[in-house]
Amino acid sequence: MTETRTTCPYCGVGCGVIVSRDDTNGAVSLRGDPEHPANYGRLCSKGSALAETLSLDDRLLYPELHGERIGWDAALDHAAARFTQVINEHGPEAVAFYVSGQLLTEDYYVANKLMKGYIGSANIDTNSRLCMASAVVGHKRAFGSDTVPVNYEDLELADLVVLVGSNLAWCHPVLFQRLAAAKAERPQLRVVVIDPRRTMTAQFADLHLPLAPGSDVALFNGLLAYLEADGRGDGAFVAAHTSGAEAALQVARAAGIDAAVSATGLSRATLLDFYALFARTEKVLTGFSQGVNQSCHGVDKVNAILNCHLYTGRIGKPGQGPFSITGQPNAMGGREVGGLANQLAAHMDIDNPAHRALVQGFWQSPAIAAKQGLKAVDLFQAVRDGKVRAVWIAGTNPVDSMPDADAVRDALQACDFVVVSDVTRHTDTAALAHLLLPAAAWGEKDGTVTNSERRISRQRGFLPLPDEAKPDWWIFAEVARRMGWGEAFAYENAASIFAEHAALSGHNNAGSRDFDLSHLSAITPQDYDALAPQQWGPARFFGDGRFYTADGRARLLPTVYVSPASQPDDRYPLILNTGRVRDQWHTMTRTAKTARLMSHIAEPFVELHPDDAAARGILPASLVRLESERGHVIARALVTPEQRPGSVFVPLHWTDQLASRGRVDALIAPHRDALSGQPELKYTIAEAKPYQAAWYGFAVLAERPAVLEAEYWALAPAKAGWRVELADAALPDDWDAYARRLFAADDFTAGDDVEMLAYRDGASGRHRFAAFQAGKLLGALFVAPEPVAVSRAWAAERLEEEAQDAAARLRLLAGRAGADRPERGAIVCSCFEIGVNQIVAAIGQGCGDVEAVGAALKAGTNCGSCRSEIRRLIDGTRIQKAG
Ligand SMILES: Nc1nc2c(c(=O)[nH]1)N[C@H]1C(S)=C(S)[C@@H](COP(=O)(O)OP(=O)(O)OC[C@H]3O[C@@H](n4cnc5c(=O)[nH]c(N)nc54)[C@H](O)[C@@H]3O)O[C@H]1N2
Ligand SMILES: Nc1nc2c(c(=O)[nH]1)N[C@H]1C(S)=C(S)[C@@H](COP(=O)(O)OP(=O)(O)OC[C@H]3O[C@@H](n4cnc5c(=O)[nH]c(N)nc54)[C@H](O)[C@@H]3O)O[C@H]1N2
Ligand code: SF4
Ligand SMILES: [Mo]
Repeated sequence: MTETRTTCPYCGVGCGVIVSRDDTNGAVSLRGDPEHPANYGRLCSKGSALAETLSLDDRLLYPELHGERIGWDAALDHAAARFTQVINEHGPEAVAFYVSGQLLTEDYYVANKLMKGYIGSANIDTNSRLCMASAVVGHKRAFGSDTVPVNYEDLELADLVVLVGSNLAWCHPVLFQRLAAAKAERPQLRVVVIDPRRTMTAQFADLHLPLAPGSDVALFNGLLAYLEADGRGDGAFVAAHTSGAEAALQVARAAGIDAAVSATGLSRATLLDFYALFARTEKVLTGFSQGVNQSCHGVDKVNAILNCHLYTGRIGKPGQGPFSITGQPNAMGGREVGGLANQLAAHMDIDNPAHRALVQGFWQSPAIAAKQGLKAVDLFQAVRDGKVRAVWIAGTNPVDSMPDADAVRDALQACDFVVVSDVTRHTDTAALAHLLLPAAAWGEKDGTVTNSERRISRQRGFLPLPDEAKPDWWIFAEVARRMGWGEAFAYENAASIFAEHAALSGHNNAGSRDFDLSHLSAITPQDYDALAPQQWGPARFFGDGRFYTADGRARLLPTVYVSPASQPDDRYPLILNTGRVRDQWHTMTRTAKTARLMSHIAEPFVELHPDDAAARGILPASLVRLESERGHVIARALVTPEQRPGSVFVPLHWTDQLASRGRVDALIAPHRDALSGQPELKYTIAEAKPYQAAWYGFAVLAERPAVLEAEYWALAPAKAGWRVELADAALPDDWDAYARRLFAADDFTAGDDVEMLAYRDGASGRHRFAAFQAGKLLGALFVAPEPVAVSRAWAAERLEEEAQDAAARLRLLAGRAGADRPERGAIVCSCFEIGVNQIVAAIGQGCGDVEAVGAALKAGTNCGSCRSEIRRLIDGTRIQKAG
């Protein structure tokens, strides 16, 4: 057994992981690192399932040019030659990089150095534009620097935790667990959630404010006005350490609580409850995430929050402060190396000539970008307009994750030269690459990431590089070398890049910039290998009242509430909100590799309020066609009162790889915040209609089907094959032939011992088909005129069985579990694969709390991510009993 300490590659919590690898058979298992200060041993469902995502299935393993395998030398020469040619003919602004908050700091540093210091353009932007850009600008406006002042402990030390536009329970589950544990220990810790949806996080809160989408500025202006009226300002702090308070207060006062009531749609009493709680609690921590950042007014939302903390002096002290909760594992590292088109390395400003000279002097580079580059949305528009002629995309999947996603697809289709570095062979973006470069994946590469609390942790490789995969920094450096800049990119390893990055951060710094790692600039490869997780900067910033603005004072900003860019109308009366689900990561290239994580939610869905569903004749579990002026998706209706009337929610995760029409970003207009360039991903006007299905189908298949003949399909891996949901507006000519094609039954010959069973009911439109080879299930298809009611988990498990006897084969056709095999129902606990039926049964047998359910079934006892869902089932049962 070899043990390696590393860091989870998913969310910004940055949990420490200990990986054990069996030296004899290579088997990998992992657990949370009990000593890592982010998680102290905890992991969530995604982190616990990491070992199941390591297979080389669908990995990109060698370079490809126009779909043909080529060697690394040829690939790198080609990339360098094409970029050089475009630069020579059209200038440095005609090329661009689009990179990712999932790259390691060292990868990111090299890409940014190449573009800004050598190519001499700032056309490098990152998916952090879609994620953290508004927080960056908000911080810089208020603090003069992009500084997150707090740390995770402050969540536990606070007496009031306000979560704004954050679904912490699903998106930062280990932070949520820390918060839940602190609240269990100290019930006086109050939690308020501000989110239009009643999320799992909201259900945990003491107070949920389901505000109208986009109305946060009005809500926080109301709070600021209340704080002033209530005499809660910290006069001494405001006078000594801030400026702009009067202007901010004037705007807040003028709008007042009335404006907050009308904009948020919340009752005055509810708002006053929150305001009073905030006013009288000294130790307030306000966490915010994409419900704040991903907005046309994201920066003002951030500053409206910061205003309230600055006005009350609640910053830089234990349990107090604003907390921008970062999404990606290295969102912070990307900001530290200056990966955005409007930044320079080491928290320096591209618009500051002294900073430009400093960075260029340090690099001794031939050039330095003289002005800001193109931000993500503009960048792809420039690609579409032919102004950018060569683009290199690394570690992100913009054909699915950018707003106006079909336009991004068109842009790449029209582009002269598209390079994609990825770990996955088949993605919607990789499909459009001329040159594909195989990157090393988590577990294979070395470097550092910085989490939400500014803590730098090592990712350490524990697997050999498979086939020809290479670390991202190496790929960028090799192309730089071939463009003529060998000396500046002659890195031997990640350690030498990190040392240079650390040295730059300290270069002529002397306390003038928050980010300073100069103590690590002489780090040896040995020390780098051993680097323990460490926070940069003090545990808390700004406790001394000193900020990084020219006069050292923080700024309060007048934030005027402006309603969102578009308003619902007769054609598009609904507001489309988008975001995440518990067990999937973004475009699913890694999390969908594990059947366990797919068992929680296996299909794209549209969550809508019962009133909105009823008004449109949309039945639970039927299919919805959701349209905006840009396009449509087809997804399962999830009818729930937890959705705000007039709003619908669709996850961002589904792509063309796993569903016929699940790319929700194709519906989203590229509206963006004027200051940050961050797109409004949470507010699109839309309309939902029932999808007029002539039939619905559900199938389980031993092999991934080559073609799916249905307007709606969604694929999910099962343990021993695939699950498929199907529907279409027209009936096929011949169901038997349809089933044979789906099962690829005609690929077999007479000697293969293939048996087809069929049950047809022409009158009711209910049909069942199953194919077996030598008694083992090849596939089963269930068809009905309404959503198919067969248990998915049960049917998928039949694929795991060896030969089935005749009775079992017939039972399968009947679609019913035998008495010996109770149906588990939809999976709630993905760690132990415990379904809703089992949990409800346990509750019925007297398990009255989450602990008791855990003791009976183990559900919720590993990662704990499903504990809130279990609690909801218990509460639901109680209400039923009472009623
Ligand atoms: N399971 C999982 N976890 C993840 C990720 C993942 O893909 N899957 N991705 C990671 C990344 S990169 C990120 S950025 C984070 C994102 O983490 P979060 O920001 O917590 O997650 P989201 O689901 O994008 O959106 C948060 C909430 O904002 C709400 N919201 C929408 N409009 C408004 C509004 O106008 N005002 C307010 N106050 N709220 C609003 C939504 O209803 C939603 O519940 O998650 C990280 N963690
Ligand atoms: N509608 C809507 N859209 C959104 C959002 C939303 O809330 N709503 N959220 C936005 C946000 S906050 C974010 S962060 C983005 C995320 O969106 P993306 O960044 O596009 O999503 P990922 O699926 O994380 O893409 C990462 C890609 O990198 C690959 N990869 C993994 N590891 C490596 C590696 O080590 N090297 C390289 N080169 N490649 C690797 C993966 O296979 C995958 O293709 O989505 C944004 N889009
Ligand atoms: S909370 Fe989960 S996804 Fe985030 S770092 Fe920790 S284990 Fe990974
Ligand atoms: Mo993100």
